[in-house]
Amino acid sequence: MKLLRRKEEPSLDSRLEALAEAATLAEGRLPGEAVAGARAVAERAGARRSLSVEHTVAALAGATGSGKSSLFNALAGADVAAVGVTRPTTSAAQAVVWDGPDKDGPDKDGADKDGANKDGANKDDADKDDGTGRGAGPLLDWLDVFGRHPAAGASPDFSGLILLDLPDHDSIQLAHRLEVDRLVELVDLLVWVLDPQKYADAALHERYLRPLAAHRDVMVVVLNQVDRLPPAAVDRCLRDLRRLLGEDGLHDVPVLATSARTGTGLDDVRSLLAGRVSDRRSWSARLSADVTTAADLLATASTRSGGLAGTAGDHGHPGDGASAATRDPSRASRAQGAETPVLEAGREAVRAAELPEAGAGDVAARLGWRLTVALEQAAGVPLVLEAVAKGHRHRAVVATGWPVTRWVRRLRPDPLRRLRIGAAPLPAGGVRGGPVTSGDDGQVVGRTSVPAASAVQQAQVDTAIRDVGDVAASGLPGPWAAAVRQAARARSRELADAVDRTVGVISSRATRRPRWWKAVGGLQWLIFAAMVAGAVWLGALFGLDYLQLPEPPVPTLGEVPWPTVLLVGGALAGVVVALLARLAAWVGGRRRARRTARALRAAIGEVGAAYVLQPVEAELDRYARFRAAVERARA
Ligand SMILES: Nc1nc2c(ncn2[C@@H]2O[C@H](COP(=O)(O)OP(=O)(O)OP(=O)(O)O)[C@@H](O)[C@H]2O)c(=O)[nH]1
Ligand SMILES: [Mg+2]
Repeated sequence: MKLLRRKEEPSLDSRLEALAEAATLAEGRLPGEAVAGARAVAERAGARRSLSVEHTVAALAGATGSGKSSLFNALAGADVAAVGVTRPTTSAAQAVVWDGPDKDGPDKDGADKDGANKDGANKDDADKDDGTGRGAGPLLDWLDVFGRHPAAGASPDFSGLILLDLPDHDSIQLAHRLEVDRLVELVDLLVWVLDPQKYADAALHERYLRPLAAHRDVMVVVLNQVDRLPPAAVDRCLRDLRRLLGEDGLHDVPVLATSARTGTGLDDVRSLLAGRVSDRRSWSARLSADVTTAADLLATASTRSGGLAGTAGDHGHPGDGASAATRDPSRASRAQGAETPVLEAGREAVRAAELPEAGAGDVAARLGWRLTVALEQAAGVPLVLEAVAKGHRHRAVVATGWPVTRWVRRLRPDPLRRLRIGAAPLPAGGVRGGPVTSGDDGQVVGRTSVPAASAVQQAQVDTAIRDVGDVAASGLPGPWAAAVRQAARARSRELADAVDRTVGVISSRATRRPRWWKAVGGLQWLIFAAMVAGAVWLGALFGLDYLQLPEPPVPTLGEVPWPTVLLVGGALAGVVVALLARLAAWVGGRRRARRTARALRAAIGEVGAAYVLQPVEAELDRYARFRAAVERARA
């Protein structure tokens, strides 16, 4: 027996674990009642298992007057429950307890018992006093059943049985119905006591029996008061009852015919109960059925079409995944399978939408590409790239221009810095309270001054984000499709700032000065010095001539005197070097803009992936894990 139990427990454990996991994963995605139901089952199971697993709690349930209390007394061997003619009679559940199997265990030795009796303060001990068995006390406390009676006379077959007499489920008293509903959820074994008049009562079948179809292993049906039927009618009645139970999904449930008055069939009830008590598996079978029901509920809630009330702002689209899945069942069923079909469906949708990127690559890459382009436009990347090229030229002229005129250039603003890119470190906290990021040279980068996205550009970003959500959600059942679309949008508010920061960081790299600027700048000063020397020299010669002093001999280059060569040659060389440097800077500026464009595309692509694709992938992964957990819980 123990072996059997050990073999089963891990399986129930892992199913309960899977149910709890499924509930956690479904949180915020599926209706609260299904999630709360699953949680409640997991908690209840934990509580039930921590109490006595050596006891079997069987409850007699049924309509008023069906004879529950009469049967209860007959099985207990004493008139413990009131049997009345006024209806309803039983108003609170009460229990008869047959001593548990650990009654003779080490805890129950004489000394212990005597001491406990003398104390009389402990509730368990009180239970011991009335002979209800040690493990039964806490279990009955948990069940909130306080009417407790020891069974009359020892009955080894029933050792460990706790039999409950419940009030009527169809009571005119709300308290009775609530008590029944509460205990029907908790007990290990349900014995439905029906009578020939009311066994077909729709309320019983619709409210209790049908919803408990998964609990058929822990259910027994007793047709009581058969003494009131002519013998020939008993079989007919039983056949009809079995048919009704079959319609409820309870084909294999044992059906017994009894008479509490004459004792007919009571032995059958006793031996059935004895069997269930001795194998001590009812509690785990009960929990197992609870897990199945809760997992089924989660699965049903999950496949229901339409979004979840909790995901406000999701309005869905005419062509969205949920409705597409509803329209095309084959597609929906594919989505129920592995994760790949979801992506496949996404690929189809992408192809249908004729996204510009036709090459290989998965859905995420292609949608990411489109999203990146939209984000680039919204972040003013074309403007930034123009500024990168112009800024490069501007700084090249300042560094390598003709010293005579380059100061004029200094007066003009740097096009990149005008966008606050590569500018002097910003005060901590950034500009306009925007977040601050460190550039790769340790420079602090705040929000740029690139103009905000236009309404059209913003709409393009929103569309790209929605497309990512729609494609990823296509083929998923309603609530999960809504969750995936929601995930795509979840961080869209932070997106603009993140992209802007990235633009600031990446394009600030374009302000670095090439080394040749310094060399050419130095050369320009040398040439300028030569020109100034030529001018001074000529000036000196002019002065001597003015003062009619003898002129020293002047060296010549060919026919031309050196001072003239220096002045005119220096001026010409300065201008020519400046022009050549400007040409090189023009080419360099274009190359720099191209390189920055590539770097920006990669970096903005990563921002899009982090803020849009990753949340979507995380949600898809959550759905896959949820499905796996539900399957494990249902197993
Ligand atoms: N003829 C006949 N009468 C029975 C039988 N079982 C119970 N009764 C009678 O039916 C009436 C109701 O019995 P109870 O045992 O109080 O029924 P109950 O299901 O406990 O009713 P509530 O406590 O009101 O829910 C009593 O008058 C019993 O004597 C039976 O097997 N045959
Ligand atoms: Mg009763």
